[in-house]
Amino acid sequence: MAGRLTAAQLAGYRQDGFLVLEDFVAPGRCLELRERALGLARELAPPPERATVFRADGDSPHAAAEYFLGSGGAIRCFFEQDAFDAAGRLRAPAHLCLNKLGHAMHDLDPVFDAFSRTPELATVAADIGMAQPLLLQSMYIFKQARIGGEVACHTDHTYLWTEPPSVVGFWFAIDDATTENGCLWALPGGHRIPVKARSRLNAAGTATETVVLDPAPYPAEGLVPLEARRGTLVLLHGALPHRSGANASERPRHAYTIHAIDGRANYLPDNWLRRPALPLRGFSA
Ligand SMILES: O=C(O)CCC(=O)C(=O)O
Repeated sequence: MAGRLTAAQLAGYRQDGFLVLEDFVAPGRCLELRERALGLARELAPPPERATVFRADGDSPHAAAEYFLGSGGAIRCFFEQDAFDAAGRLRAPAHLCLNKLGHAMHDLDPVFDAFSRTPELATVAADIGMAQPLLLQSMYIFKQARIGGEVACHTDHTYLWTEPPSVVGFWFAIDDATTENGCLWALPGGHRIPVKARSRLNAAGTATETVVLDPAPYPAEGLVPLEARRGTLVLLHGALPHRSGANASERPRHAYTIHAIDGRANYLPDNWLRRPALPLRGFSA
């Protein structure tokens, strides 16, 4: 099998809840995805008066909107909060003001599909114990120069709940990510802390709500920066607390992330992300 993980890498993943795999993807393939993401952004970014802002700090005002709740089976554009001036005008062309694209590029766009489904990824998923990996959501995160916002500390299980827990993040550095331009930070071993919140649909299915399971915050100390060169894959256990900083630098920090679940686990029907018209597929082309 292509690119099996070593025993030391697997032990590191189990110990820390994350694993950094440098040079996993050739830089040229990252640049191809980058071009495609910018192309989709140019094509699909709505005008400012219809813009939906993404806020990664809990229940957000856009959560009620169909634009967000229907994005699990679509390719939609979410803007940075700081992309607008006081009069509500965009400070730059729309495609340079996006926070992210989400959440089904891996199924709806051929370039994203090919990037997301390779023998190497299938091997990694099998090695970490995913018997039936299913690619649930994809996000292309622009973390634009100067306006790229912080992503608050969270776990992915909070948002994509299966029983038993099974979600794993496959995060790719499309640009070099450093502490200056907003790299990931993660809490080593934090995946052993019971998950503190669940975000789910309300009873009417019109908005998300947060169920707090433990009000104590995650430790503020101890997170480590995961600086990553273009082409690096970072695996993130679903219960691992992680965040990313704001980007005040002049260099964008593009990243692509896939969240996969195990088909053996039960995906709860009140998760926000639903794809009634789009069957889930694994890492095989
Ligand atoms: O890339 C980022 O800034 C955050 C990504 C993240 O939190 C995730 O993929 O779960």
